[in-house]
Amino acid sequence: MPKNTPKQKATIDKKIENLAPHTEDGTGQFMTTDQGLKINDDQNSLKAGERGGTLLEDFILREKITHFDHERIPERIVHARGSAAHGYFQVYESMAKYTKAGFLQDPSVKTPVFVRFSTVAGFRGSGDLARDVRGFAVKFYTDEGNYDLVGNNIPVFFIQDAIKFPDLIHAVKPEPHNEIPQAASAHDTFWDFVSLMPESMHMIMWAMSDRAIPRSLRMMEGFGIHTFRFINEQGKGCFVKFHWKPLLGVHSVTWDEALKINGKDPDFHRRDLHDAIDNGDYPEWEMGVQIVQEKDEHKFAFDLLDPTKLIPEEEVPVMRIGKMTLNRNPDNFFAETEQVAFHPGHLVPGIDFTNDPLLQGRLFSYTDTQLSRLGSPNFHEIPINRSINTVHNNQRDGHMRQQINKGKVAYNPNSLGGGCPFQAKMADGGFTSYVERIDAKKVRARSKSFFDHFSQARLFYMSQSKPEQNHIVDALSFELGHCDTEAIRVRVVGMLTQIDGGLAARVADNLGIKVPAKPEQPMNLSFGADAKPKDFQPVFVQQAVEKSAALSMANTVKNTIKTRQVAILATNGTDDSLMKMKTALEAKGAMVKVVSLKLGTFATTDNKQIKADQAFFGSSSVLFDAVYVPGGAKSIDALKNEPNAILFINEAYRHCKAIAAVAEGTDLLSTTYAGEKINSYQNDGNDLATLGIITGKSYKPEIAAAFVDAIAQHRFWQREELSKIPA
Ligand code: HDE
Repeated sequence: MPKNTPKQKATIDKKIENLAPHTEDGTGQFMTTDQGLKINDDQNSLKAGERGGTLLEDFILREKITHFDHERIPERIVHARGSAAHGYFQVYESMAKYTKAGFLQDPSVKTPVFVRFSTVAGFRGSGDLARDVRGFAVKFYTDEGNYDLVGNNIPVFFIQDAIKFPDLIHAVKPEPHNEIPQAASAHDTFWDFVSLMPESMHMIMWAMSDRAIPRSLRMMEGFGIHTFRFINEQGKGCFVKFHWKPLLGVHSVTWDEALKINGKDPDFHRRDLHDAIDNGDYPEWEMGVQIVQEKDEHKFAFDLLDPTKLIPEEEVPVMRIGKMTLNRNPDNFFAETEQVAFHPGHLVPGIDFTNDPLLQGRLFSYTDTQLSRLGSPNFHEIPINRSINTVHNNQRDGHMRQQINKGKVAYNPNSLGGGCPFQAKMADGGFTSYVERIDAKKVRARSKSFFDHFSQARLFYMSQSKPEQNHIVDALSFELGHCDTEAIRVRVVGMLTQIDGGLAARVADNLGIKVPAKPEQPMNLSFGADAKPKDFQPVFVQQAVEKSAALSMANTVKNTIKTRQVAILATNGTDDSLMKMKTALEAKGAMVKVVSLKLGTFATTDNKQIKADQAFFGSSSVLFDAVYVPGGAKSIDALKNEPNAILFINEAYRHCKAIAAVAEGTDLLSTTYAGEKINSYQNDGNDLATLGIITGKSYKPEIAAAFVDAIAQHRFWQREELSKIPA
């Protein structure tokens, strides 16, 4: 890590210092009760005789059991499953032109952050690879108080108005009569709701895309979704959309892989984040902003307040303004990751809301939910939630209050306390809400500027590469195939016709149904009882661009193999290319693991002892990004007799991963389904490297270089088109 200047160090240490008094370490200490009494016997309860009944007076037993009985708190109603890390954010240059937010002024200041990633629908113990939106919540501990940017990895949302959120979540959560399915949207109630809510279609395209099955939490984008405001020192406001761009690029796994990973390692994402930080491979994201001047508010083909719309980067480029680095794992999952409380209403001067009706509802929900989840209005005193700026106000008491407020004054105005604590002038950093003219009738209504539900869904679909489009078809077919009610499938396909006829036809074909001639009427059921359905029909507005390169993962960064997991398959009698390839890959930052028939060590042909990191019985190719098979006749003969080694290669092939083999290693490939395909391509005169297959008669540095290039490509989707293999 680059050395910190004293100023940088001082800022970044503030949260660590702030947490320090609340941490505990039992190393070298006596065990005590919660009252600090040293415990002499933690193995036996107090009894009337060795074989007698346990005595009620055993306060040590009672304290221990009582605490245990109350260990669980309610999990989050959404985003229950999460993983988090500490780090810091640093702006590249002052953003004073747009905002007075203190943490966006000085490039030498490192602002501490705590970031929690999550899935939305599953329970706290659900698998990491659910097809789902990922939460991306960042708490900035700024000198002006906590600022929370509570976003997702998808830049739009399912619904336009907060009042629909409980319906959306009730629809996607396990069905109430039998609590099935866990962490999955592939069921009737979700698609029933979606089929009646055309506004969800843009988000559905994203949620059915590979974005919903990320390779790693470190390899996904983040978005603030809503349009927010920046306000500068002069009081001038502008609109802003927030982005997080991962420096490792945006990458996903395949659906078949996701299903298998959930069984092989349900903690796959959590482990990946934890291990990367532990190894010093700190995940990094650049913060991006799209700025829109107030005068341009109405120049777009959509309403900036509509959270089902994004601003194409071609229309308003993303300015990269700073970098976030995650460099420390939490010490305690419950105390930090579970108890952290985010809220989009945690603001600092220089940033404010807009009237986005989804955002407005969120501003109520987050504090409300913390009251029942964390149990008291004092949740801000939990160490992970504490501001590094000191807190002074007249709020008092409540369950578990920790602050000891001095004096007899707890009101304002007061004279007895000298008027303290004072209100802060703007010049002293006092927060003021952005002054916005509102001259309106009180109505329960939806703006007509929100009625275009399909144009951006189409923009997203059209911007996808062919393999990405295929994956959307497959995802929709899988999901709708899990719905029991045919009418729901038909209605969703009707919606798809509004996005793209080809998409609708392919899904309909998979489902064995006809594309409905006309979408079922009415298209939109989300209007009040006295409204006229015809007044709520979706409209189509021509978007400024037909395609947007930024929306396709095909255009992401593919220039590094840092932290990619590579398996080397070998056992006794493997050749010396094992170590050569391992060294070459590790030099480029890959994480290499030797997978063998059993654990323990084995010898290479040049008599080196190699330790197996994993054995086939506890490993799987879905946990890796690439696979290498060194030569050595004895090793290859043994691997040929191990069905799991064959499966390993077939799966890596099917999941479009880079595969390399040299010398006898290529014979092992030949005995797989993958090998048959590989041989026939080669016989047809194709360059195998274009398919991510690197082979050679013997190991050479060029083979390693070609393998590195292939791993950096992440996936070779053209294999899906060329041939399918069972695996
Ligand atoms: Fe949330 N959301 N949300 N949400 N949300 C919660 O707050 C809610 C929405 C998001 O890691 C809850 O502390 C409403 C959009 C994240 O702790 C709850 C609406 C976006 C997290 C809540 C939305 C999000 C939450 C549950 C519609 C992306 C996890 C536990 C009006 C911009 C934060 C909690 C963490 C969590 C309400 C929609 C992101 C119930 C009412 C849009 C990342 O308060």
